[in-house]
Amino acid sequence: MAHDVIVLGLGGMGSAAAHHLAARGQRVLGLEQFGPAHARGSSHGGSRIIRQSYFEDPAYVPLLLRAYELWEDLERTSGADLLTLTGGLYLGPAESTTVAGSLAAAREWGLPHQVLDAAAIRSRFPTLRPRDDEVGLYEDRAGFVRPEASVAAQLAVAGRLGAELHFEEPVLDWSANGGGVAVTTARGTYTAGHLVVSPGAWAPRVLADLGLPLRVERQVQYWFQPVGGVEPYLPERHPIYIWEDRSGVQTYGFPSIDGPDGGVKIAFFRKGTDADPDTLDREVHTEEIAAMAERSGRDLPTLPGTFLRGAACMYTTTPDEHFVIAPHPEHPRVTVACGFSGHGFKFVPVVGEVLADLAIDGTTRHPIALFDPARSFPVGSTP
Ligand code: PYC
Repeated sequence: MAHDVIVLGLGGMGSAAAHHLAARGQRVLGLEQFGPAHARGSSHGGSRIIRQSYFEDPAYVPLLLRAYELWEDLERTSGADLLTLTGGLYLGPAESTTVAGSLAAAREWGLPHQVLDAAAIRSRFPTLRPRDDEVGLYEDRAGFVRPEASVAAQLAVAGRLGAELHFEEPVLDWSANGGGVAVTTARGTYTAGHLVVSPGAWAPRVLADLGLPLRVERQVQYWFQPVGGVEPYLPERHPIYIWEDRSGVQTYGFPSIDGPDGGVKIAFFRKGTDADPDTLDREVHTEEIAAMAERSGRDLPTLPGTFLRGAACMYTTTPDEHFVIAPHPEHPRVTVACGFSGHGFKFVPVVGEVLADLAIDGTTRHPIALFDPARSFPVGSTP
């Protein structure tokens, strides 16, 4: 066999796997249906949040702490600017998942944080206007990572380490047996000792045999130019934020990172519509822009300002919004990674490390029990 491991899908997670496998001396073949660092899946739009006080579950924190180390390693190895710390604020009613969950994670792991009332938030961050009954948890070690640059950096480093990377080569089929794996594309059939499957929004098709209750969602990212310009939104003044309202709807936003006329990016978190990755509606519609404008105008005094542009992307969501990362239950020579549920990108390098562990050793020191595909999903979940 010419390769030790084939990686199917070279988006955020697959490019990280290719990098970590190649760094550990594996002969890697990476297969991607589109071009390098493309904008057709879930890893585009210029920025993704990175944070530590993790309201989704404190069990993510050790993985996050390792991810920060690996982001810094990747910046050093690739020479690319990938991670920017701006501070992060998680706002809402004190009892909301966003605030109470962040506080629980911060306390459990002893993460530095401050709880601020609405008046303190308004005075420290004049771009934000919480209501009197809203509070926020602030942490310094939050910010954003750059998804396209990160994927490009991982591919470049993997290539430098000897990985063979094929683009514009969709996979038609894969199979595994006790002796190895075979992957067929329009150009041929490749064999290897192990297969890592990281297909992003194509998981329901590529991993149909797992019968997972995955939902592919269309999500829109919006850029608005604030009234009076972006100066107050520069990264040293305006933190990344996630903001939950009384009805449980979350929005999130970033500092200005695209220059004086580039606006600021904001979005709804988990308010997507069902989508098929091959026919995703990439147009951003007037009523969607209006809904985002209305919500941002409530929360930020100089937004919505002027709408600049929008971009559709996809989440692949599990019913409990936890990832799926594990050896394939039927095929020990296959490792699967999917269902990142809209909050996976910050974990990219540590997921790469975990996937390399599983492919090479069959096990990992990292805590991934939460991501078991055989866990019981909430009642009513259907594939
Ligand atoms: O990945 O932390 C995240 C996130 C928050 C809102 C959207 N994505």
